[in-house]
Amino acid sequence: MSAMDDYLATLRELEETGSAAIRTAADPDELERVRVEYLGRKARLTQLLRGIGELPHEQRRPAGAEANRVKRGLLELLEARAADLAAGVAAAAVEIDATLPGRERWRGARHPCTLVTDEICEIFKELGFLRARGPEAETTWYNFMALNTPLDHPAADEQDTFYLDRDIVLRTHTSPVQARVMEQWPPPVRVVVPGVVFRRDPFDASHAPAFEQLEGLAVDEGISFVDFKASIEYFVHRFFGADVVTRFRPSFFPFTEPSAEVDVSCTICHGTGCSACKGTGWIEIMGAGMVHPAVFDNVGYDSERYTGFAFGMGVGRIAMQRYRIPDIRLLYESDIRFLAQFARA
Ligand code: 2NL
Repeated sequence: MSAMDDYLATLRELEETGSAAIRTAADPDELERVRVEYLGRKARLTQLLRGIGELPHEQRRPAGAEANRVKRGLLELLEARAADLAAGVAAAAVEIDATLPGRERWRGARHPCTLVTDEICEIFKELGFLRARGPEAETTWYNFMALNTPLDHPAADEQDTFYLDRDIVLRTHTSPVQARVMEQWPPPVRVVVPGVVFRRDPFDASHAPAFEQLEGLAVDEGISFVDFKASIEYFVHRFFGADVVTRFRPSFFPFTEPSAEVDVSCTICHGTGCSACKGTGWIEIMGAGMVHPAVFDNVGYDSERYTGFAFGMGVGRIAMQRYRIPDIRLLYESDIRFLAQFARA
């Protein structure tokens, strides 16, 4: 603490204890003792005012102003209490001023992406999914090849990323974690994998070069497209609401076949069309599909025996939906005025 901080802290203490002593003085004699203690020649406040010369030059004026303010305040209170005593007003029973506004407490908050990640993982937990994590720097094998994406495939171009070495990249999705899980555990497997991923993308209102993703994978004997649709719809109803409608649109991913983009009816206009859904009535929330047999072969699963589904979503995009955040950069710029809005009362 600086000398100035010390000085101000002492002033504040004198202001509080002095005010309380004055308000609770029961008779003129006690009030006089309080006056001598707080405002007399030997009082600490008087000494503080005399000691201003010892502060650094540029702090003398503000320190003096504050000390004089406290002194004037105590003198005013003293006069008022003397008048009250003369008029027979009883001493204040308690020194609490119930009319003062409360002191706001500093409250911590969880990041919107963390809130959404936890909420999604909780919902999938109800369906038996465990939460898994894995490395953010990956080999090209786990990030691309094991997932049926040859490096010269156009889908690998779409996920251009940062190379740390010839064979090591910053992962472009969390799928390599699922591949690692499958290598280590025989089916059945159900995992959700949240984590940060990287793309060689511009940083604009809807893209970030590093963002949070959440993928899921379920593998067992006899998992069908019906299980896939039902699980996704269960999630949508739990997360967005029972009245929200789900739509599966055919799509392509190298690691799923068939593949789909999953849309939900716009949670703002309920499907009639608005600016949030660009007039379509639908909001895209994830890509998904039935795991491609080549992926099973690559991780040592029997692709004749096992089937499964997988999905992936951008957590930031979901958080933007949920909290109506207009620009993805707000999630990654650490502006505490923005983040503080997620504190729970
Ligand atoms: C998207 C699409 C997707 C997967 C991720 C996956 C993982 C394994 C096997 C098969 Cl190990 N698939 N993940 C599948 C389909 C889509 O993500 O748009 N993500 C943001």
